[in-house]
Amino acid sequence: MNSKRVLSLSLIFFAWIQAGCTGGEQSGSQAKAQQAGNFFLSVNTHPMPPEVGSSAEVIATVKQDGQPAKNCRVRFRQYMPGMEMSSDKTYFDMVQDGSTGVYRARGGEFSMGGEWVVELALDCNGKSQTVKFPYRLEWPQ
Ligand SMILES: [Cu+2]
Repeated sequence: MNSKRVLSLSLIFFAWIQAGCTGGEQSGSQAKAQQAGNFFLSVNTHPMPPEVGSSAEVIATVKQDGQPAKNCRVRFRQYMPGMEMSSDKTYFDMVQDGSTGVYRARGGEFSMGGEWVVELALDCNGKSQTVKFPYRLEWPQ
């Protein structure tokens, strides 16, 4: 490949990353958002919605009193509310993108179709919240 082609490919890749991975309010109607106490959370997944048989990356934009919540421990777990599974209490620690209040981590496999909850646990400046985001996963055709 010549360098022009490499450059244009990397620009396309970068644009794709930008479009798909920013999470938060910018990513359109697919993000789910909730207020919890003085926190505001906007959550997206990759893929959106998650798919049966694979894991998903979860991206959370966290604000506290309207400001990006930079100094938080953010974790999530994923479980099916209708059934006990061995993975129910496995937490995934989310890593912040710089100091933006955007946190992300890849979770475990969504092993079945049906109702799932992605529950985020926030620990920010001495305040804690858990916030549940429901997802309905379709069995693959
Ligand atoms: Cu199940």
